[in-house]
Order: sequence, then structure tokens, then C-alpha cells
Amino acid sequence: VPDYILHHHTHLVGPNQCCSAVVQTIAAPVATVWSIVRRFDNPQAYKHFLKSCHMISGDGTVGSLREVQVISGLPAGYSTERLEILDDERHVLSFNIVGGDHRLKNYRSVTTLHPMACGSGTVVVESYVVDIPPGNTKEETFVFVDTIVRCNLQSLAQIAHNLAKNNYNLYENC
Ligand code: A8S
Repeated sequence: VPDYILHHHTHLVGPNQCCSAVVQTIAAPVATVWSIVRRFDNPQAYKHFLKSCHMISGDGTVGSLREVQVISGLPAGYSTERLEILDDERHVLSFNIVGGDHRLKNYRSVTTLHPMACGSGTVVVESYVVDIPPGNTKEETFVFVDTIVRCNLQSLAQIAHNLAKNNYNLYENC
């Protein structure tokens, strides 16, 4: 694993924080997966717990702020998030949660994409660090956040795979 990747996934973790990572393989090229992940203004394209997103400031470049609305049935309504890293060459995206009416304070996540050694697949690594909410244990926090991140990456895998198949068919038909 290259140094810059380890660097990105190395979080400073305070005593009341928890840090974890989720890995997902995707049957689609890095370029296809990145085209979905890099859209800071359109996270609901693959994050199915979100129903909408509007930009508060910026146009999807570093420093942009977005407000996402969460679907009903979750213990949250909205979240305000700031884009920290968008590296189109190394396929790194990072955002911080800076506000909202939910319990995930000081959430920071980093997502990196890696070409698989064989074929044209992608490995996605998403790590995060977050404060353990008062009244919850470290384990409860892991379970809650890991579940959301795993669902997001599974849905990303599905969507990217379908997109790659369709692109391939387009070329096939030429
Ligand atoms: C992401 C990751 C997470 C989002 C969480 C963990 C969230 O959007 C949801 C429920 C909450 O209680 C917190 O990449 C919050 O979006 C689905 C509103 C932040």
C-alpha cells in the first residue's frame, strides 16, 4: 500500500472517539467509480439514506459546503458537510461533518479508490473517525456508522457495476 494512502487513512483518534474502516470491491474500473464518488454535490446518487442535497457554498471544489436531508425513520434530519480533499489523480475524497441535528459530532471520513491487481475492478477503502456520542459505547458507535458506510459502499458497487456494463455495451454495439 502506497504511503500517501496509509497517510490518508491514519486518523488522530482522541480518547472519546472511534475510528474504523470499511473495504468494498467493485466490478467496475476506477474511472467509473470515481465519476460517482467525486460528485460532492450529489451524494444521494448512491447514499440511499439521503433524500436530497443542496450546496450551501462552493461548486464541488475543496471548501464547498453541502446540506444533506436524511430519509425519514432515522434519528436525524439533516447534516452539514465540508469537502476537505478532492484529488482527481489519486482518487481521494474526504469530508467533515460540521453541523446538523444528529449525533455524529466531529465526523471525518476519507475514501480512496485503488485499481485491483487483476482485471478492471476497484477496491474502495473508506475510513472514518467520530466522537462517541454521550450515553453510547464505542461498540454501539462502530455498529451504527459501519452499517451506514457498508450500505453506501454496497450501493456504490451496484451502481458503478451497472454503469460499467452499460458503457461496455455501448462500445460493443458500435
Ligand atoms: C456518510 C456517512 C454517514 C452518514 C450519516 C455515517 C448520516 O447521514 C445518517 C444518519 C445519522 O444519524 C447521521 O458518508 C448522519 O454519509 C444517514 C445524518 C450524519
